[in-house]
Amino acid sequence: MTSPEKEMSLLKEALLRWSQAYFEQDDPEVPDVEYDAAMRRLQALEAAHPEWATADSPTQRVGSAPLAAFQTVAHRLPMLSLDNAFSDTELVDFDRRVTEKLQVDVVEYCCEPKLDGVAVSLAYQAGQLVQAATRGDGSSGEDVTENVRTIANVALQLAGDNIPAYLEVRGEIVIPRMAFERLNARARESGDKVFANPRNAAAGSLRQLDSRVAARRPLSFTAYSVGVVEGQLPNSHSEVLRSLKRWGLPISEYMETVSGVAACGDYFSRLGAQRDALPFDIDGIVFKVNDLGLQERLGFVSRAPRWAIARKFPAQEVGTRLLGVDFQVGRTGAITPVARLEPVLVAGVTVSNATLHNADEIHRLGLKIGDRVIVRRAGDVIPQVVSVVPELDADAPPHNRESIVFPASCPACGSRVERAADGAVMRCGAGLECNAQLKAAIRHFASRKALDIEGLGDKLIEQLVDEGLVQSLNDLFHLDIGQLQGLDRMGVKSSENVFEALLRARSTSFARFIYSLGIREVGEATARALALHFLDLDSLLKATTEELEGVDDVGPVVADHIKAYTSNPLNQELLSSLIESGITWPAVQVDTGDGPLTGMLWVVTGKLLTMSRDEAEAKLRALGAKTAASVSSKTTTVVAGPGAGSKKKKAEALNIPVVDEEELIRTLGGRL
Ligand code: 5U1
Repeated sequence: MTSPEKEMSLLKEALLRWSQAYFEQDDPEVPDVEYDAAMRRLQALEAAHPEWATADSPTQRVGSAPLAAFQTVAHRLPMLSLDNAFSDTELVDFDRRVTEKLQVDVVEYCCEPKLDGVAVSLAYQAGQLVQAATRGDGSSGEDVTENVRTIANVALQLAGDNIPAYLEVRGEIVIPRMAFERLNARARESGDKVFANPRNAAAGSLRQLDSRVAARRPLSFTAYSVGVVEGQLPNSHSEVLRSLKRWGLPISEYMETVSGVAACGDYFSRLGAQRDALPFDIDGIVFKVNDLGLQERLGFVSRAPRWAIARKFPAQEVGTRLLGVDFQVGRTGAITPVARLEPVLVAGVTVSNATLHNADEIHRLGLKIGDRVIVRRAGDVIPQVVSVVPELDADAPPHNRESIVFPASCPACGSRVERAADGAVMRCGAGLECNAQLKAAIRHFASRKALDIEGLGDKLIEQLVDEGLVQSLNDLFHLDIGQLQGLDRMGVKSSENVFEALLRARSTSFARFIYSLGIREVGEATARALALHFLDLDSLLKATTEELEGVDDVGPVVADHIKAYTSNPLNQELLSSLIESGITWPAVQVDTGDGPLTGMLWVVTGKLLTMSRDEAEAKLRALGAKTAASVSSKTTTVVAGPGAGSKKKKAEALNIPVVDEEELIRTLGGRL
């Protein structure tokens, strides 16, 4: 019989892991009812045994009954704002002002990314979180303590030595990009409120009067300075942040100290190059004079310190005009409205198209052709239209606005378009009979990670399908050089090359073949896991949903997609015809048990500098390791490059070793 103390500890561990899977991986490990039951059981045990209840218990983060309104909190020390520098010259001017006033040649600066979120001040009394307030106007803000208490990475109780008797910690609350995309995707599916950007989502979540709602939002805190301190702190900004970290508060992992303004410029360029790969939106870099004594000598001008500046990046949201809407048919038949825009520079890239997601989104935006719109581009996410804005010149004659009409039939094949049972997506149900879906399927089939058919590019695929030469994936293998030569821009040499590439593509691996079929949700890692598990096509085709769920990386949804594919007679016919056309692969190499990494399961995440993630995984597999796309309790090691987000956090929560690229290279024994 487990003791209540042991049971409480097991429940705490499980609830923490489940909430991370839910928020960060969007991959719930257990149904909500099970999560709620475990939470209630832990609450009951804590009530019966308060001596074993801990301040870091998940029960402390579930939120409480809604408030009638937020109280106003006066900040004992104002929350400052920052001056901005929009060019290198303005940054150099800032440094000149600093060095002249201090009468020194070179100053040490602390550099941190400027997160684009909501600024808050957290008050700790004897190490315990007692209040959290928004910045408001800098002098007073709103009391959001109940909501902030639900944020997983905000310490409710600081731990360690020399914690000040009273400490105000200032920082930013954000929603990481991936979590934001998932939040909005779920909202779009269920018809809930969609947020324009992660900052609005963070602000909206923090202003929930019902903290139980805030508890379900993926908020994350990063500390960047302190306010009132009753106690001793180190005398440099970077050391203050390190103290906060030791006591359990998250600080930026990109924080660095540098000497002189040229090094600040270098840091700005380095982070700028990584901006798209970072897990959260940043709108600039903050440079602060690191020595607190020097900060005091520099002082303030009105509400901004003379010792800090924000060097801004180009905006991620820019205004432009909607010129028209095209409707694209994807590989799965989903019809996506795509905005055609007056080209505009967004965060350094020219954008002329943006996704409008689906018909509901157009309706929600109240969008019409001719409207002025705000476009957002962040990270690797496809640019999006986030809102319609009023005309700049309110007196201008009204614009000719034209309604956007969603097509009733597929723009590619004319089949009826239907709303998918699983949400707001409209689909053409014609499958590979629809030329747009066939073209997308061929593009995927021929792609580098699939059959890698060199020379079979978009233009050629368009012609092959439009001319009726290819009506199924298998027709590719029955093309002759003469047919290829008859096509636009296909000379003798290029036709021979494509013909030879098609010959070569017949010899592949089982994993690539599975991936090339384009089964919904079956990416490379899943295809590899399926190949290793089933070893041959017959076994895969015969597998039941339960057997499929037994494969690493395959959950119930993916298992259903695979079963739907393998039980469709048209697909079975296609697979037989491909095999008849000579597609072969060598027997799947099962773990021989003799590699130095045999028995290990690695996950590679974030950006690597010396190789791509694919290369890293291939090298690890060559040494006997298995690799997977997601972190689970079976993972043995995670390689985390810059920008690693939820996978790294999950590994840390599960106590799985996390190594950097240097360590990876050492493990590979210098095999670069
Ligand atoms: N990283 C960072 N963001 N940020 C915002 N540091 C930082 N410092 C700020 C603000 C408003 O103000 C300082 C003057 C404390």
